[in-house]
Amino acid sequence: MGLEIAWTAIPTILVLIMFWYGWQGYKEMVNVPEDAMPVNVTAQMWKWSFEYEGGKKSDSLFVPVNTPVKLILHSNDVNHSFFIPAFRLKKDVFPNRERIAWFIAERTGEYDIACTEYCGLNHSYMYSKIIVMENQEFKDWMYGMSEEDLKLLKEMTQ
Ligand SMILES: [Cu+2]
Repeated sequence: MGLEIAWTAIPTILVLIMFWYGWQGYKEMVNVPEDAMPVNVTAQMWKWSFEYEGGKKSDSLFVPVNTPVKLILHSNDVNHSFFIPAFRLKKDVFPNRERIAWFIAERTGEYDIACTEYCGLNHSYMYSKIIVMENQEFKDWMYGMSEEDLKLLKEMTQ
């Protein structure tokens, strides 16, 4: 009798402990901070593109350091998978369905973005970069003038 209780109770407690740790991690993963900066991520054969609040677009993902970033991921064609190995962040991306992921980049620098779902001929070339910048640097990039704007301004003032 004592033995049966022991071999039932001890594994149950172990499983509950493992579940608790898993649940904490899961909650953190799905609860996006409300002040997170949203970025629309579009996957298509065979490139990633990013669109920020206000409509600015880029082929690399530019983010400020120590700031929560919310990714809204969708695909224009087939299934892809968004992967930043350095951040241990990975999310499958589907057509006709929106998926959410978030992160806080804690160090400035450049890191790889890859597609980890086989998506056709050039799947293995479907790379991009995430560039983590100081806050001021990011603001300059985000709200500053693009090279095209500067060229236009130069032409107008000549
Ligand atoms: Cu892909």
